[in-house]
Amino acid sequence: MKKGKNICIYTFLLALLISCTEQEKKMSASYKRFRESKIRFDKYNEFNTNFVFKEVTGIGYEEGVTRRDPSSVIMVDSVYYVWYSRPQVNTPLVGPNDATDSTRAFHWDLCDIWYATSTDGYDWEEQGIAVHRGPKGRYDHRSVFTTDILVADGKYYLAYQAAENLKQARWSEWTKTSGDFNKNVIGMSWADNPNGPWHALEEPILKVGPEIAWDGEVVHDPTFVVRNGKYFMYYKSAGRVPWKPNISNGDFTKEFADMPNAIIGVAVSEKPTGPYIKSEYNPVLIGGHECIVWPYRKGVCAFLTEGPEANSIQFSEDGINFYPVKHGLEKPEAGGVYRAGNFTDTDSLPGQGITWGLSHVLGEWNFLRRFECDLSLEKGNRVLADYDK
Ligand code: AAL
Repeated sequence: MKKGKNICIYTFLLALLISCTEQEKKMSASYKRFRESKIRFDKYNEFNTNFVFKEVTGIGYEEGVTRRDPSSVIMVDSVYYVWYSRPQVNTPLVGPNDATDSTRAFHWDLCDIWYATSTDGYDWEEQGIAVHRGPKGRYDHRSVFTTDILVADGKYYLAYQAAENLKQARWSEWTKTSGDFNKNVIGMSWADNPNGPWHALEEPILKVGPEIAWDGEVVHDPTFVVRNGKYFMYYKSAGRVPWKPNISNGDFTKEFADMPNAIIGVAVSEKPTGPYIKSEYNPVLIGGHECIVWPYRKGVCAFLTEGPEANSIQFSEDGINFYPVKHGLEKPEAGGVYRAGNFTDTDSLPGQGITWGLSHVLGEWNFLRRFECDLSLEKGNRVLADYDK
């Protein structure tokens, strides 16, 4: 009798297993992807937002002046601060082969880092140069540009791209991986006060990797998240990977897999000024360009503007392993977000999320504008509370 009952149970379980497997087989690729992905449907997705753009004064459009690649925005004593690239000369762009000591190859050539302040985030007052290009012979002589701010241990740190020399080449010989300078590094200056004076470190804090490495040509767009007393500096490189793809369909014949124009890695340090050790997991984001990162909950969010996952928000628990949590957003180009509260201090966790920032608009004269979104932790908690009902 008992044996019969067992047989019945086994048969039932077997039937259940078969029917589950059958069901599995009948899932379409799209449905399967949806089930496996971590993206919740909009109403219950705490990362669901729109980016809305607004003009600003003081650092907005101005004929004859280029301002671009804004840093994160911080608040000190009720005043907002932002830093950005601004070329000292406003000559037309002539390309790398024809540029001289006083004519620009690109918008980001012959730049200094300028800063502006505001009490409402809309009307800005340009304050002047924060970080000057360095003396002849130093790593930052040709241009300092594309900066981000880190506040730690009661001090202010600006990290930025720095270049000693232009790489002379014709426009027609330019390739996406070649880099604009010979070769650029990431430099850093520190100050006791956001208004300066700024002191440049004698040596760069990050250099390109070996020739064959994914970051062998350039290191760009530094931006920070502080986790448990460690400084995570995300940076972009030109997008190639040092392994031969094992793909048999014949699509890939090159030594280097074709990658998006920009991919992101991270380097971690115990101190703001370094040494920054590049993660063995690099690259950590396939795509990006001027990647925006911000601490969120106990992890890190990133917004990617390029690559196969362009215009997506990505989330990572550990700052290394990211997955998309929202696709298809309009992009704040080269955005720097307002880092509210404990955002840039020695530990920015749990991250409070973001609600606005500044991004740039390209054209003959580049300029800054404001973007707004709703990615605050407060809103996230509200959405998830609804979801749990
Ligand atoms: C930007 C950034 C870096 C590049 C150039 C200026 O969008 O990726 O800064 O070098 O373009």
